[in-house]
Amino acid sequence: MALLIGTLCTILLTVFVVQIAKARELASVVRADASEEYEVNKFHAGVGMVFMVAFLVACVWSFIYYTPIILGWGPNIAASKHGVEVDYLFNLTLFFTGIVFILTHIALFWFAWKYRGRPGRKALYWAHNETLEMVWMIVPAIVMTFLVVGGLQAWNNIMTDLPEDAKSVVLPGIDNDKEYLEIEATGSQFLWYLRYPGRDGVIGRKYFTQINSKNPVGQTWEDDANLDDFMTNEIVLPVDRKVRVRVTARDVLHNFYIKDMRVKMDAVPGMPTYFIFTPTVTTDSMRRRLSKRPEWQVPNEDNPKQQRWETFEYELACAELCGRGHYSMRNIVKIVEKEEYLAWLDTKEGGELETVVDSVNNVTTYGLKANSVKSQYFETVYGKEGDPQKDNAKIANMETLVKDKVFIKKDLAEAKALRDATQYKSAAYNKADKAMADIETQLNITRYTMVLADSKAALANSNKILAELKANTVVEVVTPTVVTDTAATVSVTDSLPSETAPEEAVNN
Ligand SMILES: [Cu+2]
Repeated sequence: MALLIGTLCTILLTVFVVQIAKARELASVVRADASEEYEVNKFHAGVGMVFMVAFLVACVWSFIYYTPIILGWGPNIAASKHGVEVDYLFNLTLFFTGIVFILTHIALFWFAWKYRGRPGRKALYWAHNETLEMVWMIVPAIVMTFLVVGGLQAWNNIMTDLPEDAKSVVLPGIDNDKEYLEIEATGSQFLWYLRYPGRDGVIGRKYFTQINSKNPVGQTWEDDANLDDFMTNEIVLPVDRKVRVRVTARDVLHNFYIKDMRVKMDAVPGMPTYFIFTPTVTTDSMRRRLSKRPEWQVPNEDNPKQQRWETFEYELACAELCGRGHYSMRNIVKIVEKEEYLAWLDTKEGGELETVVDSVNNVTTYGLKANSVKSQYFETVYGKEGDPQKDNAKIANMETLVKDKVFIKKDLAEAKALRDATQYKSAAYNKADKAMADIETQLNITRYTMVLADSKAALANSNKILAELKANTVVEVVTPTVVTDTAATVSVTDSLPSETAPEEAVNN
């Protein structure tokens, strides 16, 4: 309401001033009085000067007011490696154009004031002035050269594709130019289809004729690389690892845009594009950074119990007006530590452990629950009519690989239980802690591998580490000083024997 009244008053005032000026002009013409015209000139030029001051003050004020949302300023520092370069270029451009903006506006109104029509002054006809022309061509040329060359260099740095021998893997090494994680984003009216390559690190082939309601991006199921690809609603990425996003579209132009990462690329139907970036700030770190800013220390609009900074998330948006539902093309992007990322991948791959108790022989065996392995293939095609992969040995392999991983996770849980039963930081505790770290190493091997032998070896190692730990723990119980380990000895006897037995014969 206040804004409306303010706008109306401004319009009325402008009309009022213009009408008075017109009336005075007409009066002076009627009276044929030149001095009246000079007075009008002076009034106009004066109003111009006042406007200039008010306008420039308003510009500076708005700049300060909007600092919290200007990219590259305040808390909005880039959260990716290349983003720093982009911010630098933006700020450099803003600096130079800012100077030119202020100087030209001062000159514009100042000249109107200084050279207004006055008695005895005649306009000077000035065809051209070489010095002046040289100055206003050479100075901008130099500045523009720096800006354009700097921009081109940054663009080339950012857009250089990965070397031919670089490989897409589940967890690329830090600062390793030969490894990256490739994911795929397919724009569609009005959502993003986000596809991960699964444990093989390779995104499977797709073809548009395969698209249907259960196969939204058209994966070709004959391609083995598609067996483990999965779709997700949120992008989860490990911090400090190189990511290549393959950007495509199914229908119209979209644009893959993650503001805080300074990532922006058109999604064009029929023409895959890409963007390579390395996130450098986890979601948690970003929240901590924002928590120091007053504008983020306010209750969240949707959930007033939480502060605004606590609910911050990076966001993938569509930055191309693609139709009516354009606004709904938003997905959360989570940047996490590698452990959290791997744990998230585990939940996406699925694989549930099943316990079978043979009460007659008093033996407990473990296996993988049927249909618990998840991926776009396993969830929509596997075992259905027309499954082109039904005779492919790799499917059984996939399930075994997942099973090995789940078994090692079980070992890890057992080692943890043993550790937690001991006194914190005691010798037994440290030993169990070390064993946990070793099992974790084996777990990571089975998380990435597609090679059955490697997976088997990792599982065997894990079993061995756990068995040794259990044996050692039993020894410690004998010594009278350690009282807390009695519980651990019990678990040794009931879970040791059958664990590796059931899956050995299946796929080797
Ligand atoms: Cu869109």
